[in-house]
Amino acid sequence: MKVIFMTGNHTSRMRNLVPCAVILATLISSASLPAATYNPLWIPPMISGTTFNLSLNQTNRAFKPTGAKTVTYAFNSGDFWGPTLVMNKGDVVQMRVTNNLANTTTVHWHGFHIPAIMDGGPHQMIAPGTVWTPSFIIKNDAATYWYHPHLHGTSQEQLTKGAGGFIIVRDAQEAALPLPRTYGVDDLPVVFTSRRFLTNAYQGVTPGNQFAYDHHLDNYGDYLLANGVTNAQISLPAQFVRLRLLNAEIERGYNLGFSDNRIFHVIANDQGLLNAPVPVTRMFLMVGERVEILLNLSTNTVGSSLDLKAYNSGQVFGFPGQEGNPLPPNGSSGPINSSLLNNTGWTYHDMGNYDAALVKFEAALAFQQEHGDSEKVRIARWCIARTLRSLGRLDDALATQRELEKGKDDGYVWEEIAEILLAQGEIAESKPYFHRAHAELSQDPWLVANEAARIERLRDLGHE
Ligand SMILES: [Cu+2]
Repeated sequence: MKVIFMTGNHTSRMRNLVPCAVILATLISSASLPAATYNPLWIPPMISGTTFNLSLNQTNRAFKPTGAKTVTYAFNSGDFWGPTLVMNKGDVVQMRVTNNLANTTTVHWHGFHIPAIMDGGPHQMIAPGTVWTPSFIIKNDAATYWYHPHLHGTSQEQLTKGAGGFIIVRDAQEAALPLPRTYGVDDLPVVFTSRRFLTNAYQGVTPGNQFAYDHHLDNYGDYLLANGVTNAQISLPAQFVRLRLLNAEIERGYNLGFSDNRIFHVIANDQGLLNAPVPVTRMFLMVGERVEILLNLSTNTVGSSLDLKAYNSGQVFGFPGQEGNPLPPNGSSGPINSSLLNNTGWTYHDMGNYDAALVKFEAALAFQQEHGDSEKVRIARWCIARTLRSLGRLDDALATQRELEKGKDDGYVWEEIAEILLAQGEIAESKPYFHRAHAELSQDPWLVANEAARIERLRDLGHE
């Protein structure tokens, strides 16, 4: 139980390898789920025509119920991401991009066939307070594209903060087809990203809750966002619905599908419409990639729900964002490049939805028991016990931690026993556990650097 890390400013979390079946966006035909479980999927505003004014601003958003707001970037009036630009093939469009940031940026039109000087790559820098005015003919076929900063060395940071947006190109061929195209109603853009949040202590960031964008640490965030929203849901009409899916991750790929394993149809990819719809039950979506899918909701009961999920467990070794593969070619347990089920448990936990967290952690335990790695089983049990403490089920939490205590010396277990005993009013009994937890956990440089307050608390409560 060595690797522990924070993404909240108050909750410790354990990272291990678990299967992934994560709700990215819940699609339902009528709002019927408990409001506390999900947040409304945000649909970016739409701009259409031939002249597009974009201004990139620094703003902020409260992604978490407690703590500081997160500093974000957004185009135009929002507080994360930007408007969807709708343009027609053959049009000459005039873009006006105003950089209201204190930093230089660029805006790259991802997927467009345009002259290099209009492309918004690292060379077309937009200095703070200036306006960039490229103009070009739309040569691309009808499909889904996107725009995002592409400045050398800061693309990840600026994209992580939220600078990006969809582009929808329409053309005559697409217009002639009986496809859903009422934006925001039956034709929805959905961008998948993930984020890690910094604590106050980490790298001296004040205030906390800020996005982390360290190149090596943050290729795989642990809060999953759909259109910038955690645990997103949307009510959809009981008919065919078109989803324009974009993977705007730094590195993670997705193996997307629906919770009832239904067939859906891929109708377009990065380059435009396919010759014919392709029926699938799962679909890989790699970084920067877009697909358009048709989802048939016409036979669903009004009020029923459906989850769009990433089924990343069991992918081949090296799949970016796979969950731990039990039998990769080299015989190891696979790289720790994600742990979505476990991390989603912690996301729920941080949001105060302990019941939902418990469901995720119990699923993680079942997976680990199946795959027989005793250390990972131990971590999974610890996560469950920690959640039981949050639920106020102190006796159950203590019983599990007491069992884990028999296994080996473990500061995290001692800390939990101490906290449970304290919560039960057993102050004298808790003291030696706080003392032992402090003695061990204060040896971990990461914890000392990143969770100073937690270590101090152990020291104070363990003091005779
Ligand atoms: Cu790009």
